[in-house]
Amino acid sequence: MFDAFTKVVAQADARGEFISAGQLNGLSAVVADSNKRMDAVNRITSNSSSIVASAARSLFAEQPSLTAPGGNAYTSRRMAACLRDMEIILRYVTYAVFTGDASVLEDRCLNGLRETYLALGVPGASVAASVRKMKDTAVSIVNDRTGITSGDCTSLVAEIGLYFDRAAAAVA
Ligand code: PEB
Repeated sequence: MFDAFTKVVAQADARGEFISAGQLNGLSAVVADSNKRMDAVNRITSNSSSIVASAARSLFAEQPSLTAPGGNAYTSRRMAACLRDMEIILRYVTYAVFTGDASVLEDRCLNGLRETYLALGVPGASVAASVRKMKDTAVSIVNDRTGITSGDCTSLVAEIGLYFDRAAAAVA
């Protein structure tokens, strides 16, 4: 598991090089944006239940076969497993946002997830759709301007979006 800093060190060490000016600039930007990053993690974390619930509601409205008899969210056991999976994925996305690196998300959540869903008969495309819905809500919550000092969050929000995209692509 890497963070933005250890990833740079690992890359430089693998090449036997000092940390480059470009790498230092990139890390300076991470430091400069760190309060925004923590705020974003805090906002997603403290709204995690509603992010999961609204994405699930919207997914089941769009794909009613999931909750119909024979569907992959039919019976409260499967419904619970589905909501739990969405929450796990969202939690790992917040870890990636926190560390500024996707490796924790990749290694501990996404690695092998597609195969798991294939084996379970859970439709990966539907999981991917739920991840994209969580992305939309999370991004709009992070971008909410009420009660905060206004600043440029474009690159942070783009980065956050990429973690969701990776998660969706890993299971689709
Ligand atoms: C991944 N999900 C399920 C299982 C596992 C995961 C390992 C099998 C064991 C169990 O049922 O608990 N676990 C999960 C995960 C990590 C992990 C992400 C990462 C670290 O350890 N059903 C739907 C939707 C979708 C869904 C499309 C969006 O209709 C999910 C939610 N996951 C779903 C369902 C099951 C499951 C299990 C329904 C139960 C499948 C079954 O037993 O029939």
